[in-house]
Amino acid sequence: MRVTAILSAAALLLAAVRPALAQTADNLKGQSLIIETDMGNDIDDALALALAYQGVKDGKLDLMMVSNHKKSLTSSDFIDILNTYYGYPEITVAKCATPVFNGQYRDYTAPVVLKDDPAWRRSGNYEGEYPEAVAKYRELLAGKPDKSVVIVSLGFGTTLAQLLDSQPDRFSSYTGKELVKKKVKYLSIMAGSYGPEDTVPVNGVRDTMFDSTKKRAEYNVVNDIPAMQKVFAEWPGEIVQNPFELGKMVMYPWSAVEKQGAHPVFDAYRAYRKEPYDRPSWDILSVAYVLHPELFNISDPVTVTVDDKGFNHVTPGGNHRILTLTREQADALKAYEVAETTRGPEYLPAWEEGMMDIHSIGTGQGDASFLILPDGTTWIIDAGDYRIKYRSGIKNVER
Ligand SMILES: [Ca+2]
Repeated sequence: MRVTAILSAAALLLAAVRPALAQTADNLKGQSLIIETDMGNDIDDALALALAYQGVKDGKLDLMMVSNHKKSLTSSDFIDILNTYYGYPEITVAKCATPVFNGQYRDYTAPVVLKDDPAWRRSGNYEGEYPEAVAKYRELLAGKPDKSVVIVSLGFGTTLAQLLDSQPDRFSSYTGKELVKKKVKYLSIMAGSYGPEDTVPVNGVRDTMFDSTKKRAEYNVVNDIPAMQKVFAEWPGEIVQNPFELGKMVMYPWSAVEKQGAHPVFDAYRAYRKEPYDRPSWDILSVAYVLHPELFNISDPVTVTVDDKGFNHVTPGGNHRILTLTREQADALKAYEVAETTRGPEYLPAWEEGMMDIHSIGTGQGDASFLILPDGTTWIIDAGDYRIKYRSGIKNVER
């Protein structure tokens, strides 16, 4: 490497600047999206976010907020780390005022957050305090055009029920229901379960829905039954329901995880359960539907209700639709999920004469810069102390 500290201002001014890889104009941001999650209870929430970030990268999604109702010391920090890791530290992280605790499984967010990997940074936007979710929903929805926002629900109904009950505030003169009716395009929700006794019409044909032997009171419903009852009974717009049985048809494979190196999503996967294991892609499918609705079958309009024990019931006609899958569609979705969630970073094209590259390098303590000037001169600035006792410095830069 040829290193020089001599740089003329003219060389900088004459240097051609490369176009940015990411599209930034508002009209190229894609579908406005808010994700509601119980991050930390099951690993599919993390994979669902991994899929959503690829949608953001492709300009298909504008992920405005991830709202978290998991009661955990680390799950909101984990979301903030993921936003930052994927290059979107500006995505809002909000927290439910009454988060719900469920300790059934290991909270995989803790080992990732506590690992304190210098490459897995926080955004720095929150001093341990995240904004309250309902107020943030109201603020963000109020600022958007009518019928423009899709909400994806990957957990319990807790926050969304509070949003429906919310009253006019400084952000909007509408009640929560009025605001949702005006601003939200539809709710894509992972919740509920159906058995062989349930049928729904698809294209006017009465169709047995699922290859399922047992209808269950599904996890996202039973952890807050009154909230989910309210969401299905009072949501003033279309709901697209992705029931339990679909995720079981699309098993996210361990073979995709084991090839991955250090990565906050896949380290979380490895921390969640004893490897090797495949896991149903329940929550991933509700994000996949927003990006690629053509990969699913969807029922004719129905009405879904939730009883006091947490079981779903369905009657024809209404404002809800239920997703179904054939075996072939499930296999196609599995291939799609794996390809998207394991997509690597997109590298800059190789330097060419006349171009100037400016690379900012995270060293764990401050940033170093590496420049390739238009004439090929390379220059590294502020790379720290190379002595072994320091964590930062050349040793880390070369890693
Ligand atoms: Ca979830």
